[in-house]
Amino acid sequence: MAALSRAASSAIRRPPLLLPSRLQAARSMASSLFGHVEPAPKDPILGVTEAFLADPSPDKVNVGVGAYRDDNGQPVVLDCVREAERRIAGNLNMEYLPMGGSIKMIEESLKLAYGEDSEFVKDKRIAAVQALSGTGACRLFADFQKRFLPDSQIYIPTPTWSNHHNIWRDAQVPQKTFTYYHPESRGLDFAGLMNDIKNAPDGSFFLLHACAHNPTGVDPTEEQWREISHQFKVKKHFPFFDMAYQGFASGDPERDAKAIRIFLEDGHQIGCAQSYAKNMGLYGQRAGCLSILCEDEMQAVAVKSQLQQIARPMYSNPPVHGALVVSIILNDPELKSLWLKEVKGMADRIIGMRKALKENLEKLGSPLSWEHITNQIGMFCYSGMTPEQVDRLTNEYHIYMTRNGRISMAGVTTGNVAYLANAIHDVTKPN
Ligand code: KET
Repeated sequence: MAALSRAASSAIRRPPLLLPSRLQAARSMASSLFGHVEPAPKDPILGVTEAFLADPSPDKVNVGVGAYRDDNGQPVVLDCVREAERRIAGNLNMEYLPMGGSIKMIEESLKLAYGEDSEFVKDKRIAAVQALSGTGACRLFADFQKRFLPDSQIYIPTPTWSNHHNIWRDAQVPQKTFTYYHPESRGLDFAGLMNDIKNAPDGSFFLLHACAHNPTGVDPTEEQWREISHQFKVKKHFPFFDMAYQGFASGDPERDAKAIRIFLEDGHQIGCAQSYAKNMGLYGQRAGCLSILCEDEMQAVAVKSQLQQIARPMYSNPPVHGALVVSIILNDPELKSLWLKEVKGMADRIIGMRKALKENLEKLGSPLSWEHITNQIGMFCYSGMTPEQVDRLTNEYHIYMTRNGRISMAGVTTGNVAYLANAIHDVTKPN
């Protein structure tokens, strides 16, 4: 026994195959290769989840990332998704999808965004590919924009989802911003927005949130969308819609596509990034779709072939499972109506939590106005808290959220809302 363990330990201590001086040389070569690589800054949203997971406190609350939770704070798999998976189980081969992804999933996605009876779908005027969820769809579009309109820029709202800036930066498309939010009224700065649209050079690219604007929870009204669309027409701007929350604004995916439908009625060419992360709860499945409405079928064929060409050297073709789940649900009337019910259920729980948070703050005697909590829509409440106040929430109460004061209402539950309200009241009350 002892001999064996001596042998084992001497095996561990065996000198390295490289002589020390050569090893050192190899090490220093390695460090000179990558020695200049500094750790990347933490992501302002996903970094919050990392910090939350590392906190051992039993009181901790995560209202950082926009990921839906049930009233027990648990992740949710929708019943329609479970049923689709049951149907898939054992029947799926693992073949590659085509470069552009699942044709069925794309067809269903287009009906969802452009309308069940859309003439554009029938006329095959839409170039569309399955994408790696909403992020992948945005990135593919940004790369396409850079490749075919290398001198163009992208106008991005202030504020926006932080990753929009990274996406167009990495695609090397210059960015401009346009006015969106009005901090004093905690609503839309419509006059500022219209001004910026008018003042941008003709034919500019604009990134628009189709519904449930992230992070502000503030959307234009239908009338305002009509005015925006009209002004886009005058200026020949190109609208690119990021639609990551279809169904989360009103509870009805059809109603949430209204902005896009208005632009379509007005005869625009548009681009659209769709994500099934939130509205089907398929976060990690990376199921999404990028579409570009073209002038005619021939142009659509060309554009699609180019989108595929961009995808091929990046990831070759998209993943199969989530796409199959999406197409099964949207293609089966029974599963689709179950899905619509479940989306509405998620939206309603969030609306309920908005009310509860506001009522709790009022009950605590907060002298501040919290009307915006219930006026805003979608997953987020743009609370108006300062980065310093957010830091206090995290350090003193173990409440995790992005430093721009955005509260993911999807993480608020009957169990934590009073605790959250109390902490918010404490860090916001005037001295
Ligand atoms: N667009 C918007 C506006 C958006 O909020 C997200 C995700 C996405 C696209 C991309 O989602 P995907 O999972 O690629 O389909 N937002 C949440 C998660 C994240 O930051 O990745 C969030 O804001 O918390």
